[in-house]
Amino acid sequence: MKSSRFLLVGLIVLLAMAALACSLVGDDTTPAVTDEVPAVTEEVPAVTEEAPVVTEETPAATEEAPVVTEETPAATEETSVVTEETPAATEETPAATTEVPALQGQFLEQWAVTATASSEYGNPDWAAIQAIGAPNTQECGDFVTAWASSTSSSPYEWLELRYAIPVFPDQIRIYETYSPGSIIRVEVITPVSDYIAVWEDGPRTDEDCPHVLTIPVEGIEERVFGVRITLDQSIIQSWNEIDAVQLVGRAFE
Ligand SMILES: [Ca+2]
Repeated sequence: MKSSRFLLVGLIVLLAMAALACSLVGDDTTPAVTDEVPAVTEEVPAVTEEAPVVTEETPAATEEAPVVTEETPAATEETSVVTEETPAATEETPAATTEVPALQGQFLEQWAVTATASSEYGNPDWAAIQAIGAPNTQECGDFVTAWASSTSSSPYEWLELRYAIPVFPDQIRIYETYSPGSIIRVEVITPVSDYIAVWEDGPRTDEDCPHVLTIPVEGIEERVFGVRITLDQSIIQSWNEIDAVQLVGRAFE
């Protein structure tokens, strides 16, 4: 009986110790959970620290804005450059204005812009249009770059030329490049189609080739815009080919 009481006390003691042990374990577990909560709490401040980083970027964007502002003045400087060019164009205008009065009394040397003839040996070769523009027949000879009549011995042929600017005529220069000497008459043509003879002669058999027949013109008191050349090829019996015809004169009195 005494031993069973002893056993009972021992059992109680063991239970007490077990309860105490359980109490201790429970105490240890609770703080452990408490430790984890602060860990989460520490992470929150970490997020809070990131927020200021975003705030710092905002000022960075603000710093870029002034850069754009600096470019705007740069564009303004370019506008000034354009403004400087405008006076330069203004300086050119007076220069063109001074050229117009300079033409007064000045001789214009014009090449024909159109041409027709009594006949043509071919077209476009040897056609009347071969007398348009500046000379392009390099030497004496029967070349396609000069006008030639259809036959070589006709007593009557003519070549007419027109010019861009009517002038008071001063000189006519006829570039003959094959069998020169058959030109017997030269006339100037007014805008109302009056033909005024400025030179006449008989066929000349002793002309050099090539030859520039230079005819001075005097006493024409009105502007002319055309030249007519008449030929008699019956004496020389060959094509008097004409490469180009120049009209020299003044556009103003
Ligand atoms: Ca020609």
